[in-house]
Amino acid sequence: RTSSIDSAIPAIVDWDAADAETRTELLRRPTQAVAAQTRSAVADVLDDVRTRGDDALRELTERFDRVVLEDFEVEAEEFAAAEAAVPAALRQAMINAAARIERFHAAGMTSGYNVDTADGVNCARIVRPIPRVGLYVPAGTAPLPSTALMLGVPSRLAGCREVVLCTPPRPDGSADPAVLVAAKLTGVHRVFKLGGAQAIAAMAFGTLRVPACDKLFGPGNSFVTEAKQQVAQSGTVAIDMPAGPSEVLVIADAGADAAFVAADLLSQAEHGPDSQVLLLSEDDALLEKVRAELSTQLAALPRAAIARQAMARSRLLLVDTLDTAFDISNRYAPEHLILALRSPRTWLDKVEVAGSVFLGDWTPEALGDYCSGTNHVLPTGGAARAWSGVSVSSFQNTVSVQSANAAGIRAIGSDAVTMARAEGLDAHANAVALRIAKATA
Ligand code: HSO
Ligand code: ZN
Repeated sequence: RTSSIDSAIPAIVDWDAADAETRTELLRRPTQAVAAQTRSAVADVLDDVRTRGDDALRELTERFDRVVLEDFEVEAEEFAAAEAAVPAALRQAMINAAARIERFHAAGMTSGYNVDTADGVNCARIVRPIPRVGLYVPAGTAPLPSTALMLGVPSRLAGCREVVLCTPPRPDGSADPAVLVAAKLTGVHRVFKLGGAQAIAAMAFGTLRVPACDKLFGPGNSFVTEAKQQVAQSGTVAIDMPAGPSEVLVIADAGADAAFVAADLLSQAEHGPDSQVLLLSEDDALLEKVRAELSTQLAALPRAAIARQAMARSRLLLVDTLDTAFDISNRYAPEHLILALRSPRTWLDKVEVAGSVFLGDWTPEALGDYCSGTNHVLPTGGAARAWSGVSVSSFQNTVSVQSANAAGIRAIGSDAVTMARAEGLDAHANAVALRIAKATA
């Protein structure tokens, strides 16, 4: 039976038998090192857009997207054409998804708070929308209208004053209609047909036609990702998170459905040749069944060529216990973690780090990718150790506010004076001491 399995499907590796070096290798993500060539090509594009604005955008769009555009902004007629072009069922599915995304994200919104820290001293935190935000929606091998929903809904809930979306033009100069419908549904204010590093440059620096944004969001290819990194370093604009290839780690027990598990692994693998796919189980028979399923299902996929490349670098690991599986998962810090276990919720305490968790046989990652309500813009490449997925707070700033009255100065002023003198900052001490004197007079 083994001989009939697609050669791209890796063999099962016994984690317990592996030495430390092998284990490190098994969990190593393909080097994310950006080619020096990519880095300098992106730097050139950023420079060009910064200095020549819309003229540079026109030339770069002609060079990279092979289309001549005088203006990049999507106008009313194109939105109307998109509405007509998108099948009613897709439109309805996006409306349903947007409603659930909104419901989930709205429930997690934080309001400010305030507290008296001393007699006559009140400290508060108020929440404000980031004024101008830029959303990037890729349209490479697969346009992702779902990403427009994942970014558009929370930006609207946050109340951002100007929400700009860039998506690459197609060869005929139009934008993907489903992306436009998704953008309209979520109340995005302006859409520009710009892709790649030039789109990021336009939103970061601003041109005559494209407004400069305070924070940029969204996934993209290696050029987009590198461009976001570079504009963030230049200090003028913030970005949502460091981004990389998408990834999933599945922990499955003997009772898991091999066909379901294989389908979940392949749904991640079809994203791109650099997608990361791991399966951990203590049951050898389940691992073998999944291998066979992977082989069969892979053969039938339209994107088999892409998925095969990802599967060739995937891992099927046999572990001694589920505890070991969770140790491995916490070490790897996956973007997506699927628990194909009998009582998945009882294991949730073991999860230290992960972007998004999917509990049980009936919760495929694809549900979260599209329509359960959670966000699919998540930390990759181990960033889940310290970063979280996009939420409404990603589109907000908090401002702290304090107010003291005379009683407050009397209550806490001497602490400030003492500390200011210790730091040798006499002007600080004076600013407080003057007030203490007047408040106690
Ligand atoms: N799994 C992707 C999101 C996505 N899947 C969009 C389908 N469309 C990264 O989380
Ligand atoms: Zn996906």
